[in-house]
Amino acid sequence: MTDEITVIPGDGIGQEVIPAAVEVLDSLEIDFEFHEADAGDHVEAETGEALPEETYELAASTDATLFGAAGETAADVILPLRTAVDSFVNVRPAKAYPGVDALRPETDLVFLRENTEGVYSGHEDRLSDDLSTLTRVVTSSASEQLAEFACEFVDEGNYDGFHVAHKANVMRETDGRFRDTVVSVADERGVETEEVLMDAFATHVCLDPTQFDVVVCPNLAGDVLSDLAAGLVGGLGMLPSANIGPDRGLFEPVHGSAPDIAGEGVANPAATIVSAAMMLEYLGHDEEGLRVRDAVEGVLEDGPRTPDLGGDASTEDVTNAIVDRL
Ligand code: GGG
Repeated sequence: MTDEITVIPGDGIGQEVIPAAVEVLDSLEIDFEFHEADAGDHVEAETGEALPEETYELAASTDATLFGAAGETAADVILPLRTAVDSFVNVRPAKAYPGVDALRPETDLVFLRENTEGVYSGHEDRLSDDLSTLTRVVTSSASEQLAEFACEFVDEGNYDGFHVAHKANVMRETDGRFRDTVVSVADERGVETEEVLMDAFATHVCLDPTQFDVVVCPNLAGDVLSDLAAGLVGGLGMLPSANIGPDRGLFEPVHGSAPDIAGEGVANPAATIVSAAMMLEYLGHDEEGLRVRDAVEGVLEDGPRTPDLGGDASTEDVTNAIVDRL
């Protein structure tokens, strides 16, 4: 059966790392039909609209979407794309690979980030010259859906349980609801949980990341804490992600458009190529997903490496080396 994939490079280095991932996918003997689509700052500049309707419709109807990055239009692109695939969780592994000069080489953890609400709900207003407000939305239903996913995730991955990161001692109604709901679902399912205040987590994960395996977080906390963990494993070029919905998924590197290096051909494609491996596994191509992961791991260990990892190789050099190993 053909897998229908929407491909959206987006802005900045998205234009470099997405073609790299497509080259890797093309080298596998899988029947993909790629649908190229556009979104981002450059599309808004040309058309006045960052996310064209046809791009949204493709993401909402194909089996999976591979997305690069959005710059200033992130809120108009990434959030609707996550809605298009009805994604309730963003899976963000942070793992230090052998050979990569990581601050904490022992890091190997996965964030399960709530993906629909919190401060990302879009209820933001400028009420006067002096005052802006934001309404933070937390529902039991979204927290339950995330917790159900987390329970299955730890069962399938043979983890002992998961941490719940929150700030319920201050945001009693919102994070309190999030914490209580997630813990209660896990209790019913017989899955162990341990609570951690999100600010304390930021310190603990730097001091000893081995304390954590699976960390369930509210939306913004998941975004910030996973970027922090990227700093422990070699930088933002190392973190892949999978936005999972009931019927389809959106796969994107955690990093953004990186305008400082865009166009130079030196962006690290590892995060995007591992996101593509997560997509392969989501689509049931487990063996090919593992092959891609192994090839990335081998190249990270032996080189060539892009400048963010201390090397002088180009995106193309790294991509070719990964394809050669497949
Ligand atoms: N690769 C996706 C991207 O452009 N990330 C930058 C960003 O602003 N992300 C916000 C988010 O993940 O919520």
